[in-house]
Amino acid sequence: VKGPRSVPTHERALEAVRAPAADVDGFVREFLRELNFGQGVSLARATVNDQYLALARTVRHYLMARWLEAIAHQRREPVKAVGYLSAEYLLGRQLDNALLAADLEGVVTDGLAQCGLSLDTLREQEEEPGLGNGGLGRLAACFIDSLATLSVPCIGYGIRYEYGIFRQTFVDGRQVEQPDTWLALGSPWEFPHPESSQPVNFAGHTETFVDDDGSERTRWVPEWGVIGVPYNYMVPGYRNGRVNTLRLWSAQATKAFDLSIFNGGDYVDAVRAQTFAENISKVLYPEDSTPQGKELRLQQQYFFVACSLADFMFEVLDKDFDLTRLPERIVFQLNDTHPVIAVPEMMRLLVDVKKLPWDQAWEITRQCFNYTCHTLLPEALEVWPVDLLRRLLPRHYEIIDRINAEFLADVRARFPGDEMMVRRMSIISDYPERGVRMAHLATVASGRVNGVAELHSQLLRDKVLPDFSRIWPEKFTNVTNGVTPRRFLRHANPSLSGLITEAIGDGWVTDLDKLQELEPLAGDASFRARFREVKRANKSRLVNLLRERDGYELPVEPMLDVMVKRLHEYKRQSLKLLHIVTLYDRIASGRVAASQIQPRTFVFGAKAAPGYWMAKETIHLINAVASTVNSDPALEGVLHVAFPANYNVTLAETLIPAADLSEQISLAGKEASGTGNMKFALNGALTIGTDDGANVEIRRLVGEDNFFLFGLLEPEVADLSAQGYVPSSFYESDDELKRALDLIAAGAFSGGNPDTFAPVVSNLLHEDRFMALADYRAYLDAQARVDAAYADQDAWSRSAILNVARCGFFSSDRSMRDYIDRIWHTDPVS
Ligand code: Z57
Repeated sequence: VKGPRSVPTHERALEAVRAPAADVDGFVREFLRELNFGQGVSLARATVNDQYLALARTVRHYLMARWLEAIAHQRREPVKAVGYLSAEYLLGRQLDNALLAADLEGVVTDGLAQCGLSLDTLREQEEEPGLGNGGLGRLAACFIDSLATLSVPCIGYGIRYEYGIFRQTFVDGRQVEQPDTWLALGSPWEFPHPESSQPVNFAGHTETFVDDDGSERTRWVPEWGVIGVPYNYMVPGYRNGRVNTLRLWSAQATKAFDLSIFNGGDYVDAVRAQTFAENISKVLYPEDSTPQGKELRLQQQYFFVACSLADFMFEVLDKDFDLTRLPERIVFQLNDTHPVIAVPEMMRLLVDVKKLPWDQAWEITRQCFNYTCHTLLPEALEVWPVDLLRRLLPRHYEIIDRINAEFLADVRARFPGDEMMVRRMSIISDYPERGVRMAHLATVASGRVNGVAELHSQLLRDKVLPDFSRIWPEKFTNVTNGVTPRRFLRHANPSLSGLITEAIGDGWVTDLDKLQELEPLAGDASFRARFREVKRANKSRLVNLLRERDGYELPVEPMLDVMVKRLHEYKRQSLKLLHIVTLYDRIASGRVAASQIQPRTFVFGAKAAPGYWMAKETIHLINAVASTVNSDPALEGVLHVAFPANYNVTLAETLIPAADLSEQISLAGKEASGTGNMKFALNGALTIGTDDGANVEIRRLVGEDNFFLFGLLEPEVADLSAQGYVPSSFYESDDELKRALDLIAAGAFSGGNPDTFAPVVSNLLHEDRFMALADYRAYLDAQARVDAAYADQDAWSRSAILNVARCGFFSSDRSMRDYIDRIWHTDPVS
């Protein structure tokens, strides 16, 4: 596959890739050239898709010289890079991001107008790459954006899923999943590099043999293999001339595989069998925080990690690079446990392939990895059955077994006689079945282990990995998550961005702490009025989008109360529903007059994992409540519930800037961080939230007067759990709660059918793992405080402006500086 690489002089290389002129004429010339020569159509005959593809390729040209320079620099200079290993990147649309980074929006708008085209139409043509489920994948996308903007060399490694997160539709209020065919109309942002493919093996057995030097060694005799083809994506920094790389791997059948099956004789079966290999990168698993333990998933994990390590160690670095110096050139960040199989893979490369002594290889490996944990839910911690792992990756299992044996010997030496501790800490568990605890493996192998918000890191130390934090206290650290201000403020909220820039200049885009300079303006009545105008404009932008996208007709006036995130019991969409049902009941029963209610529009956005039954029932219930509330004439202009299907990054970009109220109502101690919470606060929504995840830090920074706190604290949750939580006791003792649940149970939202939502009601009444009923009254009280506060629009705007001014900390640029200072110790390049 690999043709020779030409090696021109450095100057010649740059000359060859000079960018087109960044003025209107230069752009139009390049755009028409792309349309004619790239797409093969004339402007007169071009479809919108032709126009979009040509535009995307034209924009790429402006970034190309910098990208090639960054790649050359990586190979040329002995700098240390970050290798971000993540099974998910929830990127969102690329065109606007690239235009923003390259400062081309003005030129492109004018140039397209000269061609009789509009940028607004073309940007709508892009299918967002949804190669992630939710927070974890979106965080990875924010981090690589920030690293590029900080000029820190980083290669993001992941999987090029042919189908990203499913497209959600509703049929009779129930979620129905459609495949996400994001590649169907062409994908102009990717660059396939088949010449840099990597072989990846699976299964088979291991053998010991005596090497030439007389030493006993092990080799892996695999049974089958695939090829990983890399697809590169540009990751442009914000107007700094830096372009990093995101390298996503796609699985292909090998030639050898083809031959062996074709020789079997049945040509048609053989061609069909090829798709077996290609299945590995076919589809993103749609479970968020609940791993499925499927063999194909483990294949995906090993597939991308094996490709990535080999790529960095043998392609980016020279084949003969002195690997004892590897930690000077790379630091791999393990984004949750999904890529942790990289640890035994690196040991295999160093020991079996490069023939380093085990101890030396372990020393190198330990310096190359760090691990971020993103959860507190025990069911989210991956444990691979030993039988499965050993069958699929026999050599890796042996290596894990030896790492574990040496680790446990160490534990026994430190705590003689404490076999309970040894059992608790073992990488390999015995119960309920023999399994490899990937979080333990990651912790043993990593230099640093971090949680994603202060509270989460504390609970990680105290509750998830307490034994590990006792023996290695210095290993544990916190890095609070962040979000990129480019996409989630500058791009998503141009009106607010304009207002901010007018007030304090545009330095905030790369130095978000500058937002502090807005603080005095919170006291300025005319600024507050302009801030309200911006919010209003953003609401009408949302109303227009939902009209076009979903045929919804939303009112612009009411408070906009938004809960958007994956559907999960711990996030408690059901608590939000109990609030809405109670408001509905108060009016329907005549206890409260409609005129006494602060008008509100509730917006939900949430995908449920297709196999998560309770989550899907909850979606059905949200839609049922929405249709009842929205069709009740008594509630018109008072309460409205909207649940647009298929919440994704693109919808978030219009929804978040329009919100007045941000719902962050997980049970305390369950949401590791949250990042939606940060996006809302940064865009001037006030938060109603529990003392959970990064809410704690948001509240501390924006001030308790500008945040609606409610609910049990984490230690209270632990106490209540220990006492034995009885949800029905809350039902019995709170009349409004009882009425709300009874209404649902009686079929008030299911055409009188009591069976429809019986499981949801029964789950809340008898299980309620996440204590929605315990927090119900506190939540309703907090919502009453929200109503009262919203009635004073001037005071509300003051709080909202203070939220914006005080949220600079939540820039992912700051998160990246923290990783650099506490974990990676990498330098920016000039
Ligand atoms: C995921 O999106 C998160 C954690 C996981 O273990 C998996 Br799997 C997927 C989320 C957390 O739930 C959020 O609280 C957090 O903000 C986000 O990861 C980024 O750290």
